[in-house]
Amino acid sequence: MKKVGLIMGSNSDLPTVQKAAEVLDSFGVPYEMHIYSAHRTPVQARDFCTSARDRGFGVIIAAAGMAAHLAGAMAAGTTLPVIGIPLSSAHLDGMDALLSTVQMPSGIPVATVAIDGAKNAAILAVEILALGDEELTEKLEAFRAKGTEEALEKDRALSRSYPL
Ligand code: RP5
Repeated sequence: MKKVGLIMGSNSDLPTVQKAAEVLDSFGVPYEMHIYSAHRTPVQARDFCTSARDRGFGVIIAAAGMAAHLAGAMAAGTTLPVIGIPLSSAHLDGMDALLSTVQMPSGIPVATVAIDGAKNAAILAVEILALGDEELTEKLEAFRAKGTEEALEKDRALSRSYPL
């Protein structure tokens, strides 16, 4: 199976990015995690994305806060799909990262999830890898069915608390 590259701009991003790792673990999808920054370690970030396809990666997830150019910088160096997670920080509530991640120039897309949307980023990465993997598709369908059942159980619990 192809790997996911799970890249974050700083170790301070780990508590949020960890949630994406947990989702990938639950699907048995292999990944490599790294701290590379578009601004602090641009050479290493560039080396990672330009070699990713040859190194067996199928998708890159890039998470960063503030002037978050990491996902865009990754997308510039590969034709693999890149998913961006804009991260919230002390100022501007993550709007800075959201706009820097989502507003890519035409021709270099970044599939941007919600601010701090690490879980959805990982699910989207699994969906991309599942395009060529029947077993992974079945796991996704089971995951979705479980989510539906959990939501329905909440409705049943609500009805028990507020009977008609
Ligand atoms: C971004 O700057 C990182 O992705 C992080 O979200 C933010 C702050 O980094 P630290 O100062 O905590 O290392 O590049």
